[in-house]
Amino acid sequence: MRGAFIVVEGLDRSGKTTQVANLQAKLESSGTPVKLFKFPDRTTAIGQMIDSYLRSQSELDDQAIHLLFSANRWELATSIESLLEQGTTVVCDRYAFSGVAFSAAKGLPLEWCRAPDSGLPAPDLTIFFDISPEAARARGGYGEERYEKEQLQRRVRELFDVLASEFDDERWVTVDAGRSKEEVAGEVWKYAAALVGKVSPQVDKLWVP
Ligand code: FDM
Repeated sequence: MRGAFIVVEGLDRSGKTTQVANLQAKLESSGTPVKLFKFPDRTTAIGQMIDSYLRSQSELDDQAIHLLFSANRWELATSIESLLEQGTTVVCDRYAFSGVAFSAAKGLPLEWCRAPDSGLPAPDLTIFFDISPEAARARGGYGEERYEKEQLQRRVRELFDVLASEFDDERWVTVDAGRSKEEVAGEVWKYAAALVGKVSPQVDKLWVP
């Protein structure tokens, strides 16, 4: 049986990274082999260019940075697919949905943004961590990086809604991340446990008609 491919998406300050680590630990202790990915993966050569851009240490055209984010996924796509085929569950902190939502929020056309990610391994399930800009602010607000601004995050949230509307309830679930860590973890685990061991043999391709 192949591994499940679970993507966790969400806005900044939604607690995504904590919950991903928690999910990994729970899967491991239930005996499911699991590997965590995080995009952008800042450790590769492409990832270092992205990191420098996000920390405003370099400037790039919106189109150029968009394509680097996509290339950063493509450079790991084969590893993700092989792990899934070997039976390892892959949990991914952000994926192509962040890619499209953030670049389209800056004003690039949505379909242009989607094209370079078309054909990547498709997640079996995307768990979207939703948090209102007000609740994010109450958690200490956004940090220093380029996209951590309230108005942009509002637009990103709207664009995630557009992307979500193309998936059925089996493939995309929204979790109210404004609740306690324990409540959110419980709901995430419910979705993950229902999926692992029940995925179809074939890994689908994202955004391929
Ligand atoms: N981001 C992330 C993008 O703009 N495009 C992408 O393809 C991805 C994966 O990078 F603001 C944005 C989202 C976020 C920033 O993400 C860095 P982390 O999760 O804070 O490292």
